[in-house]
Amino acid sequence: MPENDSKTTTKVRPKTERPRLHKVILVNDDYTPREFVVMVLKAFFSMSEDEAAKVMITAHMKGVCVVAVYTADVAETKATEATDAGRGAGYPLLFTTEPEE
Ligand code: NFA
Repeated sequence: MPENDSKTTTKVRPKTERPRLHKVILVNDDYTPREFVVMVLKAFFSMSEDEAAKVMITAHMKGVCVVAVYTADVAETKATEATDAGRGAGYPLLFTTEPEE
């Protein structure tokens, strides 16, 4: 015996907010060798040789290039690790992060 005889139903649509994603950005400099930049992109961002070369050249020509988007924590960690890899080799290679619009 139904307690609710109403002919109308309301569908609950829970609003699950997706976490805002953050971009990892490769910044150009005059000292880091192109091949080293490509190597770091392949190692830390699982890119193919072709993808890595395109991203590297774009940053080289335009000053910056978006490498990938991740949750804030992952973006921060990847940017730091990739920047540290450059520093470890004596290069000023820089990866930064910023929130996506
Ligand atoms: N501009 C660097 C060079 O000519 C290459 C580079 C590209 C460095 C992208 C950093 C980021 N050797």
